[in-house]
Amino acid sequence: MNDSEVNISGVVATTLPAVTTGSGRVRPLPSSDVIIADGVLAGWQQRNRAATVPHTIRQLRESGNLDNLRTIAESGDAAFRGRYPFLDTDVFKTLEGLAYELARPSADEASREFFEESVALIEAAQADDGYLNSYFQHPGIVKQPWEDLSWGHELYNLGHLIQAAVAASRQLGDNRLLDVAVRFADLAVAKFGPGGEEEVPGHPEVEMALVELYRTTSEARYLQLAKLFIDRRGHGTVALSVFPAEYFQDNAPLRELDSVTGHAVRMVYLAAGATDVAIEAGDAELLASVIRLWDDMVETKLYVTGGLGSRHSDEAIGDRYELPSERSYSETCAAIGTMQWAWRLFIATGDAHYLDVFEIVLFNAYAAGLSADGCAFFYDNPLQRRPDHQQRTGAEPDGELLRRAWFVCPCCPPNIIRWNAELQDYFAASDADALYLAQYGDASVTHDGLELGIRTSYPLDGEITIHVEASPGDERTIALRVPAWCHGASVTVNGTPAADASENGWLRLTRSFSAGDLIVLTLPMPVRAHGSHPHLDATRGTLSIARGPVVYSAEQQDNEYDLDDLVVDPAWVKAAELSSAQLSGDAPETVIISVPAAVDTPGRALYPELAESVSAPKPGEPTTTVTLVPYYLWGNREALAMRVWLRRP
Ligand code: FUB
Ligand code: ZN
Repeated sequence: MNDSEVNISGVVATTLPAVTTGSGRVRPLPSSDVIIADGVLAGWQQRNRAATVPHTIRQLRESGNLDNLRTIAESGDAAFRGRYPFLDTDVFKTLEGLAYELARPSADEASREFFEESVALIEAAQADDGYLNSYFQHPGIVKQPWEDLSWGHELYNLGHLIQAAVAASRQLGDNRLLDVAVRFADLAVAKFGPGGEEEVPGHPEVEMALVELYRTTSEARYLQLAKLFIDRRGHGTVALSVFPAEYFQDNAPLRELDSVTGHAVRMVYLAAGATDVAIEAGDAELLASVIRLWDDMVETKLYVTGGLGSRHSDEAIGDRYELPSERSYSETCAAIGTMQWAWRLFIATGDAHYLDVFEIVLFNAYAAGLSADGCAFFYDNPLQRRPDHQQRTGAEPDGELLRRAWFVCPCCPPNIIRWNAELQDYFAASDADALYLAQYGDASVTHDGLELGIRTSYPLDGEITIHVEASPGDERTIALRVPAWCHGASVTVNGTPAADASENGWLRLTRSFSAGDLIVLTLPMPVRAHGSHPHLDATRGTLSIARGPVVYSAEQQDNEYDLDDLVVDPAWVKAAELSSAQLSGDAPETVIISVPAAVDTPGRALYPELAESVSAPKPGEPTTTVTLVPYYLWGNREALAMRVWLRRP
């Protein structure tokens, strides 16, 4: 592609939430239009503020992330702390989350102090030409800026800086970081933009950030650079030393890639950025490519929890149907990237099924990444823990058997901070015809004179009550997402069943709504059993249990028999019983499930000879039950065995 062929046709809006677009099918609502008030997600936001933010600030101080910036800001010579050239991003991601938190009445002084101190250090550390990276700027580091684009992460750093800066500008009206980000971005444009070096960053991330900077400043050069980075990749552009081209998604142009591949986080960040570019540049071919990749991923490479990445080696996605439970990598950052990509595909198309996957990732692969007390993290998210399992989380030596307080490579914890702080941005969207309720939770939503009070304990149950608190009186459409997992959804308006048709996952209510109207959406949530595709060897002969969007797991502490000996026939699942429980002192009340089960203790032979004709054994009668807890709450007690997939007879 010739640089001059970049076609920028998107119209930029002026009031922008976290992710928006001028040319997508729908537009997100500004952050201030949605307030998560109560229930599960409000609990996550509250825990973020009260526990995860203070814990992370402490860790960033103790681990040296902030001191590295201080050394550069003060022209000091203290040794560089930590191992990686991307440790500034952990500060940036935290600042992005804090921009949201500081805009809330609940903001605390310690968060404000950290924000102020960090912003001052970042401003002071920026080089005269706009460059900023406390690793390469450090006097003790022999590598030079831009010397190592494949591993240097400088543009990944720029991406997270831009996202923090845009958040601070939008949420707080504070443009100090934006000024720093623009100077660094302009350096990148001068160096890698049209007529510059034809390189790409080894770790995609900056693409979606550059598009967001374009949306914020209306400066087309940022969109243009993002598009160049997308189109240059895939031609052997990244210099290789340790990792293969596939790791960097540099083995084939994105437009030609037939399956998500390589390093999982790099892949989903790249695809999310490409979707942004497709939206803003009006690039239908690129959009078709990312949709094709998405479909292939959902059909062949996502764990039932929405986790992505089945190999610890190279943190890679793995082959189609290569989805081993105990070795699931499913990095928490990959879950966030998958949601970022899903949201952008929804914005581009208005299609609800991207939101269905978003929701599965949110309540499973993502949420499992954080402990109930908010101060410990899974980096990798397995779907099984064997009784004698010694693997430490995060593929790092030492540390805890379950979640740990921090990592040498701490990318996931601050990513959780920003994502939990931003959850309201992913609740609703609009177009000229409708207000779309994209996710469900207890919240208030305001849009164009319509004010909705949503009361629900979703996903603990499937009843969602929507109070119309104000309405301009003209005809409006409220589009309610009916998740793909749900059969038999129904809705009433002021007690009368609504006959409105559901189409493409949206149930559209078109009325002249009045203040006082009451909409009740009921999403039945029976306990479901899921099998897996026959090519998925790792889970053949097993089933997993889900209720609503929540995937369940069995933990040994709730079960008398070895989890490996418990057998569940799909037919028994309809007799499942629900109860309410608090799994640990820090955990919220949740719904636990008890399913009839049989016990089958196998012989000792590892490879018993099979009889000539092997037919499926008849299920015996259930003799016991297996107790299951939400997967996202697993691992908050003693480190014992856990299984998502249970044996079938
Ligand atoms: O390279 C930066 C981050 O470190 C990646 O996104 C994570 O997978 C971890 O490798
Ligand atoms: Zn991570």
